[in-house]
Amino acid sequence: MVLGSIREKLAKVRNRLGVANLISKSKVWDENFWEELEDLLIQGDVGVEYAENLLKEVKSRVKARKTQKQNDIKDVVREVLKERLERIEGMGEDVIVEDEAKKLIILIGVNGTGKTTTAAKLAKIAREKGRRPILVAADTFRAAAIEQLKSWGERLNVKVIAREPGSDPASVVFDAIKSAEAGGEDFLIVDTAGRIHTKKNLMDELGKIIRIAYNRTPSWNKEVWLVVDAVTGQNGLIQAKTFGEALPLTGVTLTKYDNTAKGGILLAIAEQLNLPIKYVGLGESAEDLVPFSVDEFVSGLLE
Ligand SMILES: Nc1nc2c(ncn2[C@@H]2O[C@H](COP(=O)(O)OP(=O)(O)OP(=O)(O)O)[C@@H](O)[C@H]2O)c(=O)[nH]1
Ligand SMILES: [Mg+2]
Repeated sequence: MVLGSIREKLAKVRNRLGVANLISKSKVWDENFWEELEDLLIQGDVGVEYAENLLKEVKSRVKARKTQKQNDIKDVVREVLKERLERIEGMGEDVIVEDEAKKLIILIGVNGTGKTTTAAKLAKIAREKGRRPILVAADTFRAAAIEQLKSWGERLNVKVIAREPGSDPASVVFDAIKSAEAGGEDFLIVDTAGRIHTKKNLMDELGKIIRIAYNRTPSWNKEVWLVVDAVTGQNGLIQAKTFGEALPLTGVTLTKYDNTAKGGILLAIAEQLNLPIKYVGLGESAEDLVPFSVDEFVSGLLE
């Protein structure tokens, strides 16, 4: 995907928090202003804790620099937001690069967050970048789930490895690894069944899939990404915490960002989990997935 179109898509998330507007219409930086800013952030779903921490830092820098101009205030907010995102290891790094080791990405999350769609979108991006993807139907829970992935595979002309409904999901992953080894594919994207984070047996099943896949691919580059629906707001944060405590997550993909008027949840999740946001979903089509960029995101919030 060319950079121009990434910018265009990320432009959709601009101005969500209204921070830029508030700063532009304000002239004095008194307690009222800071309170209003905090309210905006909380309404925008960044969470109370994040809002408080962020503002504490912004206020102290504004005071130390004796900054008065609107643009200077904006710059301080930008600086602090960027620093907080950038101190998370791996944030904004391209994960689908050519001629890297073989790669395995396991997508997990609660029901309906967009795992299957994201798997398909990732396969498309991977292929455009010269990788040879396989989609792995490890959601064996429902026949419809397998069909959904197969139909994406047909549309995108990407190989899908599946077994019959009710099969052990770990064995489907095993099949896919064997198939990649034999066929030369180098980019496995594993779609798993949605599950409630509070059900221990379902979380254990994911643990098993991850363990088996990891043991079988010592030289591969491996990732476990939590797929979070941005619309679920603070509830998404609770899910993220529980998944993060139970499983070795390496990143987060935030979907349905096109459907939320808010968007601050991205900041809260990244910070709470100390995990990079890998991609952002901005629609239902195969091309509606963009790599997360700190610069684009922060500028978007403040333009
Ligand atoms: N607007 C929008 N819709 C999305 C996005 N990602 C996924 N969807 C839609 O969300 C719905 C659920 O997506 P799926 O990919 O089936 O979700 P899932 O996590 O695989 O669901 P389960 O397998 O049932 O847990 C579908 O209608 C998708 O088209 C997105 O970024 N934006
Ligand atoms: Mg699914």
